[in-house]
Amino acid sequence: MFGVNMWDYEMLGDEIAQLSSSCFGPDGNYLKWSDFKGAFFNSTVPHEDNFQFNFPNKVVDDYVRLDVSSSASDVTAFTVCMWIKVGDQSDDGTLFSYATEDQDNELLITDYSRFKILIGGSKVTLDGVTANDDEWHHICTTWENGEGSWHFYIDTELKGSGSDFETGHVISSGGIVILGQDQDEYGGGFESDQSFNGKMFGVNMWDYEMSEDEIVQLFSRCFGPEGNYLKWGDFKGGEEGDVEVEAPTTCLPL
Ligand SMILES: [Ca+2]
Ligand SMILES: [Ca+2]
Repeated sequence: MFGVNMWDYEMLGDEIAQLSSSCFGPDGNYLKWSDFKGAFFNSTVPHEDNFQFNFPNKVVDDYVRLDVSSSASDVTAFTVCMWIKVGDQSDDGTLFSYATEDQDNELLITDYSRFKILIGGSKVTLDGVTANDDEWHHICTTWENGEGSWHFYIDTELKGSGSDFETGHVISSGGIVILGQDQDEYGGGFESDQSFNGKMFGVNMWDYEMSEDEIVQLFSRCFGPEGNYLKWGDFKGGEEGDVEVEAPTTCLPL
């Protein structure tokens, strides 16, 4: 839904024709579209999305798989956000692994003891950036291929950014998302020291680069808007091994 407006007078056909000629017409003088923005974030939560995954062990058998349709659009920019609660102090725990048949590290967000982001097989490492203190944290990664610019946020704080990271690269659809393991081959090739051990909630992916302001808004609620490319509810039913579905989520905005 977009562009809800209300005026306190009756419009004539000509005026309505003018409104329909542009997505961004005049604002309503009684209620205007931007008034709805805050209310949107307070909207009630669909019950079926109010769950979290618990990965109780650091083993290769436990993961969540989601296949991305090859009819989905290819990705020239993205925002991936999620909430995690991890007390595991060991290295290389993997949050999000997207592999295509050509590249196992097509999009990888890994290592809550020293974050690493891989796109198209290239890597950036964020020394000293951790999220394994057994509290909930909101993890967001953005990238766009025009300048190759990327940003990494924890709880809305910018922890790393740069440019010229896989400039011009296109992430093709039709691959496999694995939560909780690093794919070293298409849909498999897991290593137990790279397994996720903790709780995960609200994984969403958008096919555009969000601004810091948008990420601040996401962080204000555990249940923000859903990803337009991959949404949290899509992951339900993809769990393997001893991954537990816990409901409701214990996510708490900090
Ligand atoms: Ca690996
Ligand atoms: Ca890999």
